[in-house]
Amino acid sequence: MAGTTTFTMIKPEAFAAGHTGNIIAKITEAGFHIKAMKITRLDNEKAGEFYAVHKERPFYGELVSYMSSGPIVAAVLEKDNAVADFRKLIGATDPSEAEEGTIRKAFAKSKAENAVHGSDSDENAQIEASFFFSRFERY
Ligand code: 3AN
Repeated sequence: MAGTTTFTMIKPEAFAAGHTGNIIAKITEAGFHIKAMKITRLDNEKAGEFYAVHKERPFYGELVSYMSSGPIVAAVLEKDNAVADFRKLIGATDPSEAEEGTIRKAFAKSKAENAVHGSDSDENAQIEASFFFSRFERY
């Protein structure tokens, strides 16, 4: 059975552009419950650790420096079928391929600066949520 937890980040460019409120509204309107949320900032080391799975990919260095370039919002979300439903809500990695109505279609600038992160599996959702929040910070 699909899990009920996913993890998201509002990325530096979307946070800096003031899209946080509108993005959170889309998330809650889609039926996700916010279980934890904070504004924080990754340093280079932490961003590298978070994205370690992409270490071999050509864009890894760019991704790490971008994700540590400014504040982000990290959040744990709950809903039935959370991972798949959230990825549908955010849309394709490349905003030019994202469907109308998705968060990336509305707010992403490019494949790298694509406004939001969404976990890609139930297992990674738990790992990512624990990366940012202790169990005392998740209600
Ligand atoms: P998604 O975030 O849709 O799961 P992944 O897992 O393929 O996409 O990539 C992780 C992150 O790496 C993306 N959110 C994006 O910020 C960045 N990224 C992916 N592809 C590229 C690329 N070709 N150039 C620059 N950054 C990329």
